[in-house]
Amino acid sequence: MKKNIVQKIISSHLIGKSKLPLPQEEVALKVDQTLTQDATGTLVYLEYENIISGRPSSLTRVKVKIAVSYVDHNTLQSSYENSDDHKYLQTVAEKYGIIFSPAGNGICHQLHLENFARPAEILIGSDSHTSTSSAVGMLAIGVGGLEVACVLAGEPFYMNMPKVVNIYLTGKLKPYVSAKDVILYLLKKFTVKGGINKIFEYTGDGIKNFSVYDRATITNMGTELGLTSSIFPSDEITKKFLTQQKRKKDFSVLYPDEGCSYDEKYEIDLSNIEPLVALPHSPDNVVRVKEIEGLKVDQVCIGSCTNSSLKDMIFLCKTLAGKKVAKNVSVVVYPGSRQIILLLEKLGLLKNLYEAGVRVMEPVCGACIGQGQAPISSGVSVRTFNRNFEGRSGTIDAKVYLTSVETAVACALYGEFVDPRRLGKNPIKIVLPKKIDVAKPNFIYPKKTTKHLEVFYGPNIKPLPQFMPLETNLDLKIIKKLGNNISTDDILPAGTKILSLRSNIPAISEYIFHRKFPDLINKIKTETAKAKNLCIIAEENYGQGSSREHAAIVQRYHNIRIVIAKSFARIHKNNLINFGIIPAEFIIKSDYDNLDEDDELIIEDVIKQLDTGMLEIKVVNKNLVFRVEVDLSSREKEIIISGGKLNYVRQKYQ
Ligand code: MIC
Ligand code: SF4
Repeated sequence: MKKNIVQKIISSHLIGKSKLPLPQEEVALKVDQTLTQDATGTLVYLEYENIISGRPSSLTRVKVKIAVSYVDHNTLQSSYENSDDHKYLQTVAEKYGIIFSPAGNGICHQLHLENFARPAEILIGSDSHTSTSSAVGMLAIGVGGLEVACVLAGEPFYMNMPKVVNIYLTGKLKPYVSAKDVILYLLKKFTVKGGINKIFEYTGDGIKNFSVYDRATITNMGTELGLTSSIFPSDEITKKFLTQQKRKKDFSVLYPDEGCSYDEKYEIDLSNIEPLVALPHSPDNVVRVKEIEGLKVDQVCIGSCTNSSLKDMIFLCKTLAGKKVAKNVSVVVYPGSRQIILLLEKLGLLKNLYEAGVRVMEPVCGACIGQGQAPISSGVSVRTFNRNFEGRSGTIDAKVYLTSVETAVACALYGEFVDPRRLGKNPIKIVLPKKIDVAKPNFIYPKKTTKHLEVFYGPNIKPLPQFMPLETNLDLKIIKKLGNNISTDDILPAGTKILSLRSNIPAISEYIFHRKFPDLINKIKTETAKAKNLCIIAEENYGQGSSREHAAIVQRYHNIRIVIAKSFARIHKNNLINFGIIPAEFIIKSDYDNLDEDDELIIEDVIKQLDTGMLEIKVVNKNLVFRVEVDLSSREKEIIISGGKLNYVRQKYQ
């Protein structure tokens, strides 16, 4: 059988099956590599320790070829919490055989791409933008933390087989149009829910002009389309990149077979794409930069795992040479890794940033996750990042616009939105160094014997909450009726204060829906004090955005037992299941309109009904009955019945 790239990787990693799965069929896969970052990582390793707690110490080492724990998110150590968590991460990594990347090395996805990503392998990571590494022909997938913990403990990785969509690129990008504009173009075309349960596989002559850095911008932001992953072939360009990173031995060729089939196919002519911008407050709210020319800009932030590569930084430094940023704009840059900073220094380019009046920050997530650089009140912030959800920047009324580095530099120089083609007739020519000849990142590799090592637990680390198995009947109250595209940033915001509580579920649970509905917590507490179970209803794409499983845990912590939505984002649906919350979908979409906050619901014989894939729900106060679909594999059903995946997996090992 002729196979596309995704099918090739899946079929070489299948467990307990040899036939390729059909779309939506559950598959069990062998994983080669995992990654975590600090904001999700503490919980991953607490879960891991919980799962392996009964094992003899000789069997506690992680069960993947490469596991890396990065620190790049919670890097503002304004109190002891983040520092303690980082110490926990370092010691737990040493103990169980995980490579540790301390703060300052760089942003996890940039580092993983440069140092570990390998064609034809599978990577899962507890961060939604893990797909960045798919730029080198690796199948890299962002997942909830518990999925990573289970894989580290030796479990297969389960996923529903996505549809494989071929994005066939032809033609060549025009000057000042870059990979970021390509992904913004796709977001305009497909929207933030257009990619759910799909993988985009990029082919066509058009990709020959994309470096791995360009490809990584596209695979990174495929997450905003809702995709499971996005992937490029592994070709001569990949070889050049791996050689440059001194990893030629990691290269292997990976192309789709000629004449292979895809579930869907789209052809896109790159020469039709213009410089684009995503307007507030959604990455798919895309227009041409030309349409908003003249809009005054207060802040420009360049960096994040989308646009902080060596190529982006060289472009930035060269374009700014001998120039000054506009007086009305605060310009901040976060290079992707320390190695990139060293290279810029070596190439004599770093000074251009300082001389132009740019603030050069550590290579971390920083402003992207609301760790500093909140814009001024009602400010206009132009960011090369991947998300512009309301309030994510830390200033509730700020307006965040997402652009390419080219457009962001133009805005920085002019102090207002301008089409980047105003920077000159021909963009600066970027010559990437043949070899990266600067100090290697400061990875800390685990030792062989670790029995004597002690894990450090600071006072911020609280035990994981225990959740009870599912009851036979559920009495529920609708605590909130929500709209479309509710993000995990809406459910549980980030930002310095809340992020520091990621290892303390009781404390972080106080912040459920904090930014959008600050008073909701009081209502929730009043209801749960009456031992009420709660329900949330929502429209399409509930839980889009980040992979943070905390967003699911805090719902379960407050007795939210079922979420009924018109549709779910992939990772959040999985996280809900992992923590024992039923993700149900309206069968008749107008049933949503008949429901209101405070309605009282009853679901009888839940466990029995789950077997049918449907639930009948009575609305007690309205004398109404409606049905919802609960699309779960038998394994997922067991997880919900057990009260979550930790209970389920522990039972397995007892
Ligand atoms: C994000 O970009 O929202 C994050 C912070 O990287 C999250 C992970 C988290 O919340 O810790 C993600 O994208 O998964
Ligand atoms: Fe970090 Fe932002 Fe990338 Fe998330 S999207 S990993 S916060 S840089």
